[in-house]
Amino acid sequence: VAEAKRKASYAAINEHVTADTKVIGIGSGSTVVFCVERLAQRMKSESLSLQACIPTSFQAKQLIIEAGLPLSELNQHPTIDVAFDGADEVDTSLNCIKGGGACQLQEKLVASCAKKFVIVADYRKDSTVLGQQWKNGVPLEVIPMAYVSILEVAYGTIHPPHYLLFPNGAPSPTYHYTFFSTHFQKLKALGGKPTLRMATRKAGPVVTDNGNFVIDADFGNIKDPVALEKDLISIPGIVETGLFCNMATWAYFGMDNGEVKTRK
Ligand code: DER
Repeated sequence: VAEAKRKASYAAINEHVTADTKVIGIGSGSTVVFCVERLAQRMKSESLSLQACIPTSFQAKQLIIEAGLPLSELNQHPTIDVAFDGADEVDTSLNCIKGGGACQLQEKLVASCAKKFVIVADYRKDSTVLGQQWKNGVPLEVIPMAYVSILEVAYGTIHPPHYLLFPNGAPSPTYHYTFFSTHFQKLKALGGKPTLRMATRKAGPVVTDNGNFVIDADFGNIKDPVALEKDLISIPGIVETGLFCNMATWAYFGMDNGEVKTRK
């Protein structure tokens, strides 16, 4: 799989970094490591006019520094020529699930500032519909204050006040209207058993580079990621979702037969 990631990354860098590329966005994860590797090689062997690499995480910042590439930040270069990043899954319309590494907030910001957003991945990420192969759910970056309310309302475990219930305890129509009407349409999408992402080498939840938590919400196959993304991002407390819709312009998949498959 590492060789597939390397081939996809090298192909993407070779095709999209030209002599006049000045500002490059560097994503996060294990595949983009090979983008940085290829970029460093080309910096040594060619006269590139690369001025700045914009990181999307502490990990990306370390990669840029260790490779001797010019580190900068988005506030100095709000317009990016091309951004390269991995993905957890890519559908046929180039919509992605990202956030497997809990870096989706800065990644989506950098990708949104790039004239071109190029995905590099191995063959396991190449899907027809999101949710087909990636079974860890859609990562949602939430502020710590909100994670219980988001989980509970999604589970519907918040008990309605007694005056909104029928004598037998069933919620009355007014219950749904008054209590859920504002959020219900938004939260029903979260029905898919959302879970708080817990750290493995640290006690407690994963904390993102922005000091937030991650809820992974499983929606099964996602036929309309654009609509789902709109539902999710409108929920108070969710600061970013791992659905990258209508953002990527190219995707490079390293295949297990050694070839590179592209989708645009
Ligand atoms: O966390 C992220 O968004 C990463 O980019 C992820 O989507 C891809 O990570 P990988 O290249 O290690 O598979």
